[in-house]
Amino acid sequence: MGALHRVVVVAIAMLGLLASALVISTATAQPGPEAQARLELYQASVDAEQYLQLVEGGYDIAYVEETADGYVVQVVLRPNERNRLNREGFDFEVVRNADGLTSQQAAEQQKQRGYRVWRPWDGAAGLENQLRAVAEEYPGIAEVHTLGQTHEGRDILAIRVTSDVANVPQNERPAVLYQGTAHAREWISTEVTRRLMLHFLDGASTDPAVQDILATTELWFVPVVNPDGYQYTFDHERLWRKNLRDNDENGVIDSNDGVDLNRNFPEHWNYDQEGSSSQFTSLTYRGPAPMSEPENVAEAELFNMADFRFAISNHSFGDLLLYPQGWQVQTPSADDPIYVALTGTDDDPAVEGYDPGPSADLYITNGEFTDWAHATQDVLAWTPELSEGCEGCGFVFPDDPKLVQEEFMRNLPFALNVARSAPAPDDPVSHMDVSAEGFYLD
Ligand code: 0X9
Ligand code: ZN
Repeated sequence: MGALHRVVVVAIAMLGLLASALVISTATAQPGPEAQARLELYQASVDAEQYLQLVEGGYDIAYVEETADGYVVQVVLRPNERNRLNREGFDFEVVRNADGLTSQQAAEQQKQRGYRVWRPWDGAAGLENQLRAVAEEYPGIAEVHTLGQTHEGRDILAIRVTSDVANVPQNERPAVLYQGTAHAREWISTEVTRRLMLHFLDGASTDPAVQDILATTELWFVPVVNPDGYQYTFDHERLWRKNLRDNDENGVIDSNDGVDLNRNFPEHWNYDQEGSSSQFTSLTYRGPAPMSEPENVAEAELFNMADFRFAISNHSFGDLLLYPQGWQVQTPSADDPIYVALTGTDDDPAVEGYDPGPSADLYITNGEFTDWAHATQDVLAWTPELSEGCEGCGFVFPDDPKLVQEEFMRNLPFALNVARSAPAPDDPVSHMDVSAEGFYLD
């Protein structure tokens, strides 16, 4: 995490000098015809000043890594944005996988071949129907709840899993939330969440470790927080990130539209321009008001329905295991000992191969889910940034059952530790050798 941390420190140091000029130069972009063109994942080597320009400009930074002479960043852009940035001195090139395919090309190839793993939300074989079927397939341990409706009228579904579910009142047992696809294009996050749910449902009749958890603890799964955006990635734009709010109210969804749900929570919402934007076209647009989005209202409803102790909000990509706080660097919390015990350290991370640490060390955001859960709901929360599945694949994780299962299995021990820790969060259970003792702040 050290490298990522330094990126932010340098960026902050330059903030005072550069902020006003950069806001003016980046916040006035208007969408032309080209802005309707497809999003694509681009990569550039940048210096600290350029990095701050991207952060302050509300750009959708997917990945950042320190190098000997600056930083390598991967950013999702429309072609006109890429051209403009390159005219301003950047050197953005499209990211290609080992077969030489861009994200759009790899996505199209998956689609043409017929999906093996991925399923849209809508349709007879879609995820909505799959989730609704769970209560019938696993009577006694699973219930389906509708948390609310999206802008396009889709139901936002949550599955409650615990033993003797019908007879245990909500809010009685300690609870853990697992969710995916707040960002529409992060399909692997839905699949990892869904497979975890099936691990518990199938294991309830065979696996003593699962039985122990379900006897005392309630697990909630929201595999698709953003069903409108998710469906849109199947039908129109594979790299769509936001929900489908019609920002300009013209009756058409285009590059002017959508709110980044992970910038819309009432926790440091609109605190500054770093990592979130007030521009409709920005992929990190925070929305017209905190909690303006039905998907986030649904989340708040859910937090009233259960006694959550922990929440895991799966995202992709980056092989990171992030925990609050994300709105400002170097902001320790009294819960850091629990976070460290469950997240692990650089040498011994809770998810093999992942880089653990406070989320602001990646980049600063505001109005973000885990900060909100922690600060306002007293729920400790993580953002796993799952793998891209193959180098240069970005958000287009391979449609490969074996790789998807491996990614799920890699995250399973951490997910189980969190579930096992819910009854006594101050005394976390972990497969790692990191204790919560001795870390407490003054
Ligand atoms: O930017 C986000 O919302 C998350 N990354 S993603 O690439 N999936 O969009 C990271 C949120 C973690 N919080 C902070 N970095 N502050
Ligand atoms: Zn995300």
